[in-house]
Amino acid sequence: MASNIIPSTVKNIMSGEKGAKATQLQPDIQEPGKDDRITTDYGVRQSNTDDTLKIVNDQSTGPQLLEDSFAREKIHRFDHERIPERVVHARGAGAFGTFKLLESAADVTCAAVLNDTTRETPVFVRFSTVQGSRGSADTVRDVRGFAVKFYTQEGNWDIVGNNIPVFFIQDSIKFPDFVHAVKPEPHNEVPQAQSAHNNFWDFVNLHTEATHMYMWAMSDRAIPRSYRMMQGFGVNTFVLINAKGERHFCKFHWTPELGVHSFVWDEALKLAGQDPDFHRKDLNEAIENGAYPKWTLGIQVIPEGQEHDFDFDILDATKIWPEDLIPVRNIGEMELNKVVDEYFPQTEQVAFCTAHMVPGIAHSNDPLLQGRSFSYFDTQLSRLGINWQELPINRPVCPVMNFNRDGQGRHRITKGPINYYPNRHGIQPPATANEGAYLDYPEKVAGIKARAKSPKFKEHFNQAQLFLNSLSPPERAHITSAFGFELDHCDDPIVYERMSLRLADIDLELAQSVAAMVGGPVPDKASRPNHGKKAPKLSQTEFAPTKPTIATRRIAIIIADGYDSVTYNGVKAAITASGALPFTIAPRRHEIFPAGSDNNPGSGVRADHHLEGMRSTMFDAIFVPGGSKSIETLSKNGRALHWMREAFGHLKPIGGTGEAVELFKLAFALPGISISQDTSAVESYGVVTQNKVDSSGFSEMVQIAKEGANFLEKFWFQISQHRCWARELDGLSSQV
Ligand code: HDD
Repeated sequence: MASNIIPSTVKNIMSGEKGAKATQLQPDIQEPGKDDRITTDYGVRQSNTDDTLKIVNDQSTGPQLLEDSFAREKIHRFDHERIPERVVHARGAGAFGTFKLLESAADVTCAAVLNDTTRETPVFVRFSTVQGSRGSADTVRDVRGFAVKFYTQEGNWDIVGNNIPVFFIQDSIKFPDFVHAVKPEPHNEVPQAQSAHNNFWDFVNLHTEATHMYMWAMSDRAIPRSYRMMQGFGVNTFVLINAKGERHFCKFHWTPELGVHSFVWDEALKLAGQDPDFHRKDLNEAIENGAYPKWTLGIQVIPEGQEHDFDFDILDATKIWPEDLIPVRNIGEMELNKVVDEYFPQTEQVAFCTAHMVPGIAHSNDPLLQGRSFSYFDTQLSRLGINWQELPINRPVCPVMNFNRDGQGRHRITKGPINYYPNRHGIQPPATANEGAYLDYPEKVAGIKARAKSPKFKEHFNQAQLFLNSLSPPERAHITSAFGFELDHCDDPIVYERMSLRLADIDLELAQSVAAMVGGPVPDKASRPNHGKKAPKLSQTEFAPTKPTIATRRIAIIIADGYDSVTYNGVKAAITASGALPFTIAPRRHEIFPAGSDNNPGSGVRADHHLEGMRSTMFDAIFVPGGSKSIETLSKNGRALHWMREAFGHLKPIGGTGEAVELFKLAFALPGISISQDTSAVESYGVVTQNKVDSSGFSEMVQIAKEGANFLEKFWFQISQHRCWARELDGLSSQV
């Protein structure tokens, strides 16, 4: 058949990406266009992909033909699209970025990535939930994975961490038990992505080394507002080795530029249904808007010789290293600046491994870490096959030269007759230290062979108390309610009764409040006294950005026909100028007409969403401009009132001008809240209003100041604080 079709062009995307990893990925990236033609997997162009090859005549359609390899290939490829999902951390979202060293750590490690401040190291980061399957919701109560792959010039280095600095178990041999217990129960596969069930609480009650970790998991850390607003931790204890051959023990910390913020629980629960993709969309939205998320990389180091100076074992992953004892030294910065091109080959096929370490970084004897380094290699075999490190997303940017050969899915072609070492040609010998070889630290080890651990591992409650004591009053209250929720979902009395008593090992007041809520026996005395100590940097409130900001916050502007367009336009422009995102929400997703416009087409603004299509849960703050007709309409709209009340209940900043004050009075008719009618801006429990509008200057950058002179300064300040906790502490939020 003569072809007049334009030749197929599969283009490499050469622009819009930078860095060594991006360059390396380019040959593997296609961007299909209109000039391309559909082909089979063996490259032959197809003329019809809608009809199978069959016998037809004028009256009837006959059987399909076995020779139709086009149809068979299409269905066959579809049948095999899925690979086993990760046994844990199945649901995730990834992005590319860069790591830059701010200060050399050459005094403690010879790792070039932590020595050379002139380098930019490409990274890929995958955030995840732990318990749920790949299709589960983002906002469930769970630990979040925070896995970073550094494509260094010396090979890949992976920090496979979490957003919580400790773990449930001390020895990797317990991991299958722990994961079985937290995952859906085997008889009915219920519940999905939740720890609120008998087996989890049964396991952690009997397995007291989990105590510290479940305190974190019941805290706000387990319901982050955004991946961009959580800390990351390597969790395990690693070893750093410097050029002199000296050894330091090390913990890694990632601290987000935007501060550490969380949802309130009711909001997280609702979002799980209303927008199960909230976190992955949030990550992409920020990067696509150029608001690149950033974290600093910090290290805590303990020189060899001082490892026994603490009342906890520094190799125990259920313990933090308190920052007043071992300060964090911030040495680098990571920025995520590119979304993935295609989810499956990148975010799904990325494969991390704790054993991926570069010279200067090494394993400690942390018994969790040692087992992990077996598990990650092993799991990639069943997910991706033996050549998983050849997949583009996993490939190092430096040369990979060895005699590992063949296996399913082998891509690389290595020329020449030699596939072994030593060989008569001296091909590919091992490297020397000067050539950058990975050298093992000659650690002296003595002891008896036993299935046991050292004595300090056996203390399980001190740091659980330390964590609780260090929280702010709202954070503490949230932990109590979280236990209340979780244990209420356990229907086996053995479980919630034992757990109610167990909490008295941590804190009597906590145990009594929870027991009363969940129907457990209320303990009358603490099973062990609370030592009363606190440690810095355990509360999220200690991570406020150095300069208050509203950057990347999603702000809903609610209007109806007859809205005050001057204020609307001014505030909207000011939101954008401050790096936040305005979304116009109205009763319909069409043009909404301003006051005095006579509904002339083109005089108004098209709403981004309608009040039924979105929910207040998807936004950080709400602004309502005045306009008597608009406010009259919104006051009669049950959904609009629900938006206000729900946002109020979720402690969100709410701003309004002009007649919006009337709407707020209707929505928040609560004893404690006063919304002033006077002409100056007023503030009450995070509700900021200005009755008489002077919108001059609304489109300029706004100074964020609580005591600021104008409406925007005060409203912006409330947004920068994330939530109005006083509303909750004074019991107002629960009244709406
Ligand atoms: Fe793990 C995945 C983090 C203990 C075995 N783990 C996985 C991921 C993260 C963590 C972030 C997802 C990586 C990705 O995005 O692909 N895991 C941790 C942390 C731990 C931890 C911080 C405690 C310090 N893990 C742990 C133990 C074992 C595993 C003790 C086994 C003995 N983890 C796995 C795994 C996974 C995994 C089964 C599933 C998918 C994968 O590895 O690639 O091998």
